[in-house]
Amino acid sequence: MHLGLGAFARAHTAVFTENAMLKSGDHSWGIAGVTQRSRTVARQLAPQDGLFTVSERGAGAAPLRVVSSITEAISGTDDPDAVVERISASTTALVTLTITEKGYRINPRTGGLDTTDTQIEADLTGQPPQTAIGQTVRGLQRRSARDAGPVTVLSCDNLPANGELTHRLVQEFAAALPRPEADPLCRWIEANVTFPNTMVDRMVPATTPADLDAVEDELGLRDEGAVVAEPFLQWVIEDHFAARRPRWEDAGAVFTQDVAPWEAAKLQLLNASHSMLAYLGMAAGKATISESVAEDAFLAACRRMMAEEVLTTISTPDQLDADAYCAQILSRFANPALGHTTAKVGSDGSQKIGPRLLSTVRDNLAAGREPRWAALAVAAWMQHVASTPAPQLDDPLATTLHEILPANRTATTVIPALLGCRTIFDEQLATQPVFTALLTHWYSIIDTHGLEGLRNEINHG
Ligand code: CS2
Repeated sequence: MHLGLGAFARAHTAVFTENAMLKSGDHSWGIAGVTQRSRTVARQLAPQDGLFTVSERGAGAAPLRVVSSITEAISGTDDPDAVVERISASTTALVTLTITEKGYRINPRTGGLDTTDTQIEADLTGQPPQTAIGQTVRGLQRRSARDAGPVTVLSCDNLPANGELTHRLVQEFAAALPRPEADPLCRWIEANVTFPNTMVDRMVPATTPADLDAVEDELGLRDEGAVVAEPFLQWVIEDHFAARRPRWEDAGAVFTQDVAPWEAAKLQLLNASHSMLAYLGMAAGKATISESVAEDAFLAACRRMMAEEVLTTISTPDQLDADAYCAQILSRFANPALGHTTAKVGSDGSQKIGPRLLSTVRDNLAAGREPRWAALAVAAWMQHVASTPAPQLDDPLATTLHEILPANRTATTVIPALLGCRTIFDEQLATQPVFTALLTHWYSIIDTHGLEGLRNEINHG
């Protein structure tokens, strides 16, 4: 079962699974994919029996490939019971998730499940579940009733300790059910389900109509479910499975006891720089990440954040050459054929700023250093929020953020207002004078001097 059948899942999880089957000769796997909010992908894939094309872009791109590991595409909105049913089937060994940060319904104050979320509340009442956590728990509940055996729930989203987080959210949902259901279910989950942590990596932009036309020209078939991706792909998985799994290691996945250092490197080096390039790029009118990283000042800001603020505070995996990893990230960003837009990477900033940038800010402050570059990225996000009208702001908190913003938007009014958003910044960080001063400094430069101001400040400051 896969929850969150977006472009990423098709270009990553489905490809790894097919490669594992091809390499290992164990062809017994198939993925039932579930779309969450939008039905589009289920509608696109169902008439083509789940088949879809991966079109790699950039140096080293493989020829077009049609992937066959998705055997079913279900709309979770239209058919939530089918989702519960598949999760509870004894033939299901894995529930994988790519539901994006906002799909988890986290209460940022507690780090646990947001039980005030209206859809979580509705799912708890016993109606057919619409949220991924609700669907997972209801599936596990039916599974326990049927005695269908152990299963692994594998989160593949860019969140720190994604497996532990999912475990907590699942247990909190189960515990919030009426007592007679909750107690046995929580015990069954503890005894039968594991939640390994993972680190996933592949840049997968949203497929455009032009991409579909290009695939059609080359393939000779119209594929509505085609996806575009960079050639690079990586998966690091904690080796803690409750049931059988595809031999993903045969497809190059790395199994380890400790994913945390991989995850920190990925989130705080790659995703943090990606977000920085997205917001700086949008401020400077750059449509794509490759155009943004082509701006020397922005490239320098990424390099300096990585070297001065991230590599000085995280411990990287022993097997990883950190300098080579950073250089590779920047060259992947520069891939001109990918067309990864700054708008897409910059979407859902309220969900991404925390996991990507704020530990770097905190760790540097704790070490007595100024988090100059991470603060630049946060300031650029703030400027993006303040300069984008609410209806155009692609963020689940768009309305909330605009409600707290003042009418007169300058550095000294916007920064305290946004720092007051407790779902993103805790009290301690929001009142930290060094951080506030850095944000004010960078925000003013972006807002009043634009690209020229940024160039001067980054190159000579
Ligand atoms: C990106 C990621 O959209 C975003 O926020 O930073 O999707 C990024 O492309 C992937 O994590 C790369 O593995």
